[in-house]
Amino acid sequence: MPVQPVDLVWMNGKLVEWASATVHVLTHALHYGTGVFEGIRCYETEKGPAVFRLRDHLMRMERSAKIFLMEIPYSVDELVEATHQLILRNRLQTCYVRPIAFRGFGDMGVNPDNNPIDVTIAVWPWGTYLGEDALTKGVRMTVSSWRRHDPNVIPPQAKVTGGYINSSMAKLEAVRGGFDEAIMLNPDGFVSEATGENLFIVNGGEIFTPPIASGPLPGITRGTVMRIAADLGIQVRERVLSRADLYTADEMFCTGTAAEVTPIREIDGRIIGDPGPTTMAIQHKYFEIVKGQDEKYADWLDVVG
Ligand code: PPE
Repeated sequence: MPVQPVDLVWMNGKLVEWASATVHVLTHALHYGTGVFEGIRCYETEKGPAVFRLRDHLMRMERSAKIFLMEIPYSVDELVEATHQLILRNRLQTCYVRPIAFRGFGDMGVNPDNNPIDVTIAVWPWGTYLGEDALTKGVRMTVSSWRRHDPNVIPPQAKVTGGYINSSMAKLEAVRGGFDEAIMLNPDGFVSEATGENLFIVNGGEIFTPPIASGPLPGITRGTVMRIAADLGIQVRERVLSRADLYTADEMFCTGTAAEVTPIREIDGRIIGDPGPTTMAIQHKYFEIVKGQDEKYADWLDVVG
């Protein structure tokens, strides 16, 4: 997905020109994957640009950092403020927000302890993640031959840069095989998530999603959708799912900041069907919420300015 350049990037407390937002080739994270990051979206609302669940994302980044014994040298409040300033100074209404804290240039070698922790935030306009028609028509997925990490190899609940080699391999395999996205099974062979989204199925009027113990990232959108479903009176259960559960679902969708709520219409040649009513009801409510059109969820909006 191409990135449309904007004017400024936030780097270690300063706003710098887009083209100057660069790092040294010996940046530790470039060699060893030692960074933690977030993906956040800002939507246009009547009250101005509003970042969806900004604090929840930044708190997850802190938890990811804690797992890797990394102390981010800025507080959540400081990063909230930096995000606001960056969106305002770039004069954006709608954008994607990418904060990252990573081990920078200093020592070489696997031990990161003497390397500085650099923190940057970039924003840019970003369209539909899984393709033009994904949100209305649904996408085609395949179960990857690559497994999701064992929790004792790379903790899947940490959003760590190095972990994404796993997602990238699965994504490449899927896209080169003619699919939109890959589903990954955990080391026990049960469904964990897609390469950048959580998964949900609808069966007999109920919604099911794999529990965190099955190895998905604890998605912010996953949590949002669980709350939306509950408020719409639809039961959501966390349940261990096998690939056959996916093949036989009445409806299926994936969730993520980038992918939002995207219907899934086919997996490995098994037709799930056109986007179903439950999926579309949830998607509709999700867009109302992020665009500030439902006051009940106003607490989730971080209005900039
Ligand atoms: N699983 C994975 C592996 C993942 O990367 C994401 C976010 C999710 C689940 C959903 O999490 P949440 O955004 O909190 O609902 N993936 C981000 C990055 C995508 C990318 O290509 O980079 C995102 O959606 O922003």
